[in-house]
Amino acid sequence: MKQLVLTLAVLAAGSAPVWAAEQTVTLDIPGMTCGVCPITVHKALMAVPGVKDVRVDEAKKNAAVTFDDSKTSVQALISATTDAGYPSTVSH
Ligand SMILES: [Cu+2]
Repeated sequence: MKQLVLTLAVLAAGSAPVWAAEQTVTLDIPGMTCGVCPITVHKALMAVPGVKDVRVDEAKKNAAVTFDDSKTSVQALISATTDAGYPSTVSH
């Protein structure tokens, strides 16, 4: 196990600049209709491993999520809000 961890660490160090990066995605969350919703959404997103920062904009009904793309994905973030009762889509 230790050997595997070391091997992975070496691999990660070698290719980190290519694929392990902090990303920010904005998710449209039309289901946020009152002041409590952003709190629920914020909590759900912050609970996803790899998420560094969440900024929910209640007026625009979206959330800007900063995450480590080697630990989580946009799809996982969408699942997290959906599981909390707020289906979301990537904002364009
Ligand atoms: Cu609400």
